Order: sequence, then structure tokens, then C-alpha cells
Amino acid sequence: MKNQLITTTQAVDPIFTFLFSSCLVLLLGITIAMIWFVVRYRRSRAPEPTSQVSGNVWLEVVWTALPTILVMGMFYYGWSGYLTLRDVPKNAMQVTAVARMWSWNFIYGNGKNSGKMYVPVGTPVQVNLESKDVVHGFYMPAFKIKRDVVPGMKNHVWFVATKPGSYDVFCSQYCGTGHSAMIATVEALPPEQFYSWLNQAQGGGESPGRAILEKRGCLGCHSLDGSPKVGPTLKGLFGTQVKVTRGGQPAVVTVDEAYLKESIVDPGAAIVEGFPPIMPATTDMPGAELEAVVEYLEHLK
Ligand SMILES: [Cu+2]
Repeated sequence: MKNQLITTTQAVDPIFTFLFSSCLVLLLGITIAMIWFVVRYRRSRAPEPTSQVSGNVWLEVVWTALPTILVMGMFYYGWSGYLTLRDVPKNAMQVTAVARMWSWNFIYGNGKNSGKMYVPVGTPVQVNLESKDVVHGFYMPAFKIKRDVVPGMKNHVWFVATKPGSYDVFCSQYCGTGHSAMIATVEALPPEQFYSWLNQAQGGGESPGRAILEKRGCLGCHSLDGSPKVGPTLKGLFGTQVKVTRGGQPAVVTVDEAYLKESIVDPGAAIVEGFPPIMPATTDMPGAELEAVVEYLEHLK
């Protein structure tokens, strides 16, 4: 019943085709029969009922047996496809996907993490799903997989990329203002390229501050290139004056180290004009990480 060598796409597509084509055949058959009956037995042509038939055992056996076989077939294929989606191949690589409002972070066995998911072509990947806050949904249309990411609950999906390329990951559960921006990319690489990426030191030459922003999912809402997202962009922010609401009163603040630290640790203290007060407080960031982020932002012109 279960075949571990096939991909999730190969498990889902034939079932979909089977369901769709049986529905199509029924739709056409019923519609054509209905139209034919309307024409054939219309009142002007047959004003009186002509049939005296009160029952037909064969007909009743056929219309009971055929639909039963059909729906049991649907059940069988649906169930075996479901088992394929739930049974992870033994040699699968483990990746943890951490969802938070509103970004994805992918963590590998060696501790490496990334806002993009890199996978080797030809190796099944088990994605263990974790949520930091609310219910999200891990959805990869290209591989026909979708699974809720529920806080406090263990859940997983698996897939195998058969050719190199970029594939989308969406969040399939409405999780707040930035939900539609909660998009990540899966890059399927040839195995050598993947392993050289995996074994490269974290950050690969980029600043530690940037790596922290990525790891903590800040970049889901704050861009580094000036483009607007759910929150203000971080580019060129340092040293500017921003209009905020502090304690219910409008105020103008200069973005300095103290303001940046306050905005990370207690974002509700001063809300920037034009943005909703939705950023979660960061209560678990070590002082050194905070310094590294502020240091990075000071130089992000
Ligand atoms: Cu979400």
C-alpha cells in the first residue's frame, strides 16, 4: 500500500486525476441523460404516463453496487496517498521550520539557520513544524503538501525535490496583518552545492547583526532595502527623526541606540506613525545580540 520511493507529488496527482475524472464523467452522464429525458418525454410528445414499471432488481443492484465500488476506490486511493504523505522515508534529512508572525526560519541539524530553505536534490527532507506564537500553515504547492503549524504541537511534512529550482512556501492559515507577506523560498540545489552551503560558517561573511535579524525573523516585517513591509524599513533608519505615539501623545524622536534598543525590547512604548502596534516584544534577546543588531543598523545606510 505504501511506496516510499515515490514523491509527494506522485502520491497526490493520480488521486486528484482519478477524483476529478470520475466527477467529470458523472457530471456529463447525468447532464446528458437529463437533457435527453426532458426532450424525449416532454408533455407535448407524451401527455400520459406510459410506463407501469414498479421496480427492477437488476437496475437497483447496479446503481447500488457501482457507486459503492466507486467511493470505496476513492477511499482506498485517498487513504494510501495520505499514508505516503505521513510516512517519512527512513533516510530523510531533518529540518525544523519555525513559524512566527510573519516569517519562516529554517534550522538544520548542525545548528545552521536560514530564512531560505536549502535542500539537496534527490534527498527526502522531513520538515518539523514549530510555531512561536499562533497557528500558521506550511504550504508548498509545488510538492502538494500543506500542514498546520500549531504552537505546542509536534507536526511534520516531507517532500523530495527531483530537480534543482526555487519553490514557494506560503502560510496557509490567516495569522494576522502580515500573513500575506509570510512567504519563503525553498532552493533545491545539487547535493555538492547544498553540502558546501550547509558546512559554510553561519553568516558566511555577513555581519553578525544581520544574521541575528534573519534568525529571529525580523526581516519578515522589516526590509533592509527601503521597501515598505508590515513594519518600517531598517535601511537608513539610524539618525533620522520619526513621528511616534508615546503614551498616547504624539512625539518626534531621533533614532539613536537607546531608541532602537527600546523598540526591540518593548516595541509598544513608541509606535511609529502609520504602522499598526503589532510587533511582539523581544524578551529573550541577550545583551550581546542586542548590541550586534544596533551596531548593524547604525551602518545600514
Ligand atoms: Cu502565518
